[in-house]
Amino acid sequence: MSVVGIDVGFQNCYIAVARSGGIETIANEYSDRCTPACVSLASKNRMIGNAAKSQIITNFKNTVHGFKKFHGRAFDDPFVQAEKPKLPYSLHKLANGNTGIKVRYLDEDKAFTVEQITGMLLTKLKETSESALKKPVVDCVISVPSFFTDAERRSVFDATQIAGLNCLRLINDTTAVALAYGIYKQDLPTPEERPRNVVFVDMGHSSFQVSITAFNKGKLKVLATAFDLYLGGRNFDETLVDYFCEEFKGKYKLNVRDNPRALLRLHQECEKLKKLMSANSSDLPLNIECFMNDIDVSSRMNRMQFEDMCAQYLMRVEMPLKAALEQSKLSRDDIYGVEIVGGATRMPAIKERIAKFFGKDISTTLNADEAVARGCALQVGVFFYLICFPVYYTNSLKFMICNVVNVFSLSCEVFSKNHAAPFSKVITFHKKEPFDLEAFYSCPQELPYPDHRIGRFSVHNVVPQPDGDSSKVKVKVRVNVHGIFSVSSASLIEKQKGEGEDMQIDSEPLVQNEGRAEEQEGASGEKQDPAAGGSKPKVKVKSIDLPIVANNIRQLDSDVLSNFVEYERQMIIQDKLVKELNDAKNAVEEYVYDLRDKLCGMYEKYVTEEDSNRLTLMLEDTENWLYEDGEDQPKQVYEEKLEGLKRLGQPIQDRHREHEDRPRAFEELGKKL
Ligand code: ATP
Ligand code: K
Ligand code: MG
Repeated sequence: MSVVGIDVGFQNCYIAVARSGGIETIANEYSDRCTPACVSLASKNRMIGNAAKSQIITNFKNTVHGFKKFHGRAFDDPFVQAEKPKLPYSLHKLANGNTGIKVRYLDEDKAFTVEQITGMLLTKLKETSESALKKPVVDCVISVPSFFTDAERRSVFDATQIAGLNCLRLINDTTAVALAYGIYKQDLPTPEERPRNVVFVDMGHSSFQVSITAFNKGKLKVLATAFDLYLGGRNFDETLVDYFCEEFKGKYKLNVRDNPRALLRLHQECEKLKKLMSANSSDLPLNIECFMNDIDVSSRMNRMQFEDMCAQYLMRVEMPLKAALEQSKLSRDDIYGVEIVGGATRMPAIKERIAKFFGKDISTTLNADEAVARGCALQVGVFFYLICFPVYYTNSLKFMICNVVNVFSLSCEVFSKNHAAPFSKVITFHKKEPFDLEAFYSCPQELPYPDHRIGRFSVHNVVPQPDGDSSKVKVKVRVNVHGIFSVSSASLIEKQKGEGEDMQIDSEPLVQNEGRAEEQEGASGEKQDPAAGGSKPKVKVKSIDLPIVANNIRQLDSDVLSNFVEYERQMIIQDKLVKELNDAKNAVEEYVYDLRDKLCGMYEKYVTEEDSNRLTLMLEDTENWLYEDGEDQPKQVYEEKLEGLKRLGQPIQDRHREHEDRPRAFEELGKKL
């Protein structure tokens, strides 16, 4: 079974897979490697990706895009509240306080969770992978921004489950990019040499991420991660939109903001204009026909003017670069290269600022759009490569162990910033009764999130020692491969001193244990202190597993999740039925056009004029029927209609074929004779 790597972008998604020839990016049914992060709900079905993007204007209230940052966020979150008025679709406060997305689907009002919407998108990406690879796809590696918190990661993880995917790993965008870079570099320093320090800069549609990674052969260490959560390509689009809205107000007396369709069109045109300005510094036109109230609008813009307008955003480029450099404790001279990815780094003004800050030319070794997806595919592909290409890929084997990096440090320095994951730590407490642990991020000021709490974990069944003393409680905390935090186990260490009759109290057999208590996962057991024995009083240590109850974790309840899984399955079936119906209807239409063409062309000689006229009339009737009574019929009706037409068309086609085949048959016969 293949494992795919998926970059779920705010605007654009990419899929890559490790195959025998290397890493490949998968194209969708439009031969497009990019699938827009867009979902459109309609009265009979859903459209996802490219098909949904074409509905952005026509079905604006029910076409959802720009939802990635709603993961793990409450409806009252300041970010959600700030986005709300800008969205063409409605947001809704769900019963649990989370952000719901309100649309009309199957002629009913529905509030979907962001996990469901991302689940829909992932369903599409799964289907695209399956049709490209011609086999089922379940296992995947998915990228998330390095700054995604526990709640956001849990939410994305739930979305993968809704789509029926098995997410092997959530990996940070910046880690994926570093992998994509490192795997092909054959000239990395050996482990004994000084590492090669590379800066990776990714500016997408919604955010800006920077990381500094040290490479040696087969080893990768993330030295620093920094970001601007809210700086991305869309800020530049919005600047243009604001400008033209103002201009059209004066010039054409149009209130564009009152008209969602016009506003969305302006958005699309401004994004196109922005891209054109990246390649062209001259004056460029903006023309939109029938923009609003039947008015055509036009204007002009050039790169210099645009950059002036965007000064406030361009200014922000430097901050994360500086923060990353400081965090890495490197000087500019220690930097080997600066690699850029992400669509928005194509803007010359952004490139210039990055180059200027590091005093270096920037390199574009990586495919700016596909690097993240390719890195995701690599994360699982390394092992595969080792088998297929032992020589070429051996160097990169150790990339497997540098996984998720935690960009926020957890409280009491349990996990430091940029610590690789998975990682566990055991903390010892001395307690006489059950207690709660609160996990939170220790630097709230750098958190993308108003709430720095991760969750509360209650450790139950804690009792004092028989002599009334506090018990030693060992708690294991863990950040798993996805960068998700948990208190994975807790155990109470019961010390039993004594000799002679004391020993009798404990009649259970002693279990010799090689590991230390903190390394023992799951099972409870007894162990004997290795130092004990001989004539000294024996000290036995008994470790008792304690139940842990997690509270306030922002993740879907398991029964809610399974309902969503089931609902997604139903929607997939519904979409399939609608597709089959449409296919049946299209088949009738195609047959009508095809036969009509041929009747006055290649079939002309094989049909009497009378029959031809009758058939032509019938085809015309069918065509009219398709637009009237036949617009909305069950699949079977279209199938019967097609059969009826074929009954008349087939004999003509047969006569034609027979005639075509005859000379060939004679030829064959001639050869035999
Ligand atoms: P994010 O990483 O924030 O989740 P994403 O991965 O979907 O978003 P990308 O696909 O990397 O984002 O980049 C999309 C952005 O890049 C858009 O704002 C788009 O307009 C911009 N972009 C693409 N090409 C160009 C170009 N030639 N000039 C300027 N901007 C561009
Ligand atoms: K992307
Ligand atoms: Mg991206």
